[in-house]
Amino acid sequence: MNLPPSAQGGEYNSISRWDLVIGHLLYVLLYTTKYWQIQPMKRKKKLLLINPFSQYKKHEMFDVHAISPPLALGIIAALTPSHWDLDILDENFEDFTLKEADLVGITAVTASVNRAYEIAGIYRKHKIKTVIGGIHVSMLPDEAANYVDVVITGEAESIWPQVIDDFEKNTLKNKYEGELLPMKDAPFPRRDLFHPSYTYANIQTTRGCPMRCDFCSVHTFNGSRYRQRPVDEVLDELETIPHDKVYFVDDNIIGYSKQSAARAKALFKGMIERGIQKDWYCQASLNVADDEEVLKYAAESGCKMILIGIESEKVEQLKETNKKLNLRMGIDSYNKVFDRIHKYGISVLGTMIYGLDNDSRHDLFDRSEFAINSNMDGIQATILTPLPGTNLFNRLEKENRLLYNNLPKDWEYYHFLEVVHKPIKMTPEELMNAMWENWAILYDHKTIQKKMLQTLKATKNPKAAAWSYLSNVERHNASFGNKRPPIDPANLLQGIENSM
Ligand code: B12
Ligand code: SF4
Repeated sequence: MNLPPSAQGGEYNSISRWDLVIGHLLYVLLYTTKYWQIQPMKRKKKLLLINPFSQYKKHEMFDVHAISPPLALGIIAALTPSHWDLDILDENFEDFTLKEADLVGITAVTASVNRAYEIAGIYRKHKIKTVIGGIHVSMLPDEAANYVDVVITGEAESIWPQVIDDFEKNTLKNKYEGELLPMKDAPFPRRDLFHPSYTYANIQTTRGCPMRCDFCSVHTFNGSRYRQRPVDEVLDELETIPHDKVYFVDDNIIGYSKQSAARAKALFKGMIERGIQKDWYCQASLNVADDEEVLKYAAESGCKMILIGIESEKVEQLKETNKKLNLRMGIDSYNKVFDRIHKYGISVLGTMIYGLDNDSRHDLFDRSEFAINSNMDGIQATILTPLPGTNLFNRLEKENRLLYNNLPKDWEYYHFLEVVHKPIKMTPEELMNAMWENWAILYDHKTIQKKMLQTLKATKNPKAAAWSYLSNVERHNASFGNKRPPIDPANLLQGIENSM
């Protein structure tokens, strides 16, 4: 039969030999060069980071001043190698949808941990590995291990690269423990991944606290050594922040020593020198006014409000909270400190605790009277809440005084606006009812308006007055939840204008 050469196999055979040689060479080339190893054809692994919201905060969803970007997730993103795809699902703004992921990382505080466990459960059902970190699970890693594949205790910086490496090698462990590293060369959080609706940015410049307040676990979690980031690194990070409002989330931005106060001053001076123009807010202790230069440079660099842990105006109650600095400086120092801060055009947001062991019903009203008549501007009045890892929790548990002890489910009540323990001098119901009455007094429309005018007069700074005013409005709305119509800050302001 006279078949064409190709069909006979002659030509076909000769091309095939060349094909084999070239094919073989290509194969050797591609498999032995780096080019092949970074072939873009391979899909990048995806890390999905989740910021769960506490169910009790649902009504706060519309108050963008009451929520803060998930700094921890921004840091974890910054620590993740670039060959990973990253995404943040932030329940402050987005409804939960099951997003594609190879690994899911969740952050949580006590008030949001139930939601975190719930989300972990959803991903685990889909055979996607889940990892959790943050202060709550660091205090209770065994609890978290029941709901999440991997529990990371402590700070992420020292351990996250290892977690990722283990995941890639398929050798992921169930538990990891982060160390407390010095804060030099801290990664800048990936703020580009945060939801664009946040009205302000946050930044952390120090960690750790040498104090041992009874109700707090920060010293247990971040250590009792006050660790500080180098000023230049903080300034470099501030320069990358596009927002004009910043919240310094440090527990105490000036610390407790002359050296740390000098460092804070250097930071504020550096902001002025570099022309970093931000309106900012921070947390500190009563000693913030010891050195007036600190206040001067804070004000010049844009400080508008300082949160100070006042907690109580009575000595016995302060003793029980182990609030040593307040006891040392004395309750008579409070107004002097507030006045000194006002002199520099900065307002004061004071935190007050209700339901301490020494509190009778009468004491609760005294506390509100003090807060209203004192020179503090914003008032944050919350109910004593025993959080895991605190001395308070251990004590109340031992004394069988935890009201909600179906844990972890009941953690959802531990958000400072609900009575979760048995007080000594009244019943839990009496305390809760007294709280409604006290919140009604503290956040009465007229009281908020009056405070705003007082702050304006004392600080001569409309922005400082606006910040503490907004904080009082936010506290009204948060405390009453959906039990009272929320205050619209603009309407209430209009009321002030009309009365003038
Ligand atoms: C800013 C702040 C807020 C902001 C935003 C908080 C947020 N994003 O969740 C606002 C003002 C909204 C807020 C509200 C509340 N807060 Co708050 N807040 C803080 C503050 C001052 C700083 C938090 C912060 O950004 N730190 C910096 C980041 C980098 O640290 P981090 O979150 O701890 O993350 C590190 C590690 O924990 C770990 N990590 C964290 N998550 C993850 C996840 C993974 C996967 C991994 C691997 C690691 C990891 O690695 C991170 C880097 O090292 C802290 C005090 C503090 N020292 O932390 C209190 C603190 C977190 N708040 C506290 C409380 C009680 C509340 C409220 C209940 C108060 C209230 N009355 O409403 C609410 C609850 C809010 C909620 N989410 O439900 C407590 C929580 C204690 C606890 N056991 O839960 C703290 C510790 C204060 C205290 N003195 O006790 N808060
Ligand atoms: S409440 Fe503030 S001062 Fe007291 S231990 Fe906690 S972080 Fe330190």
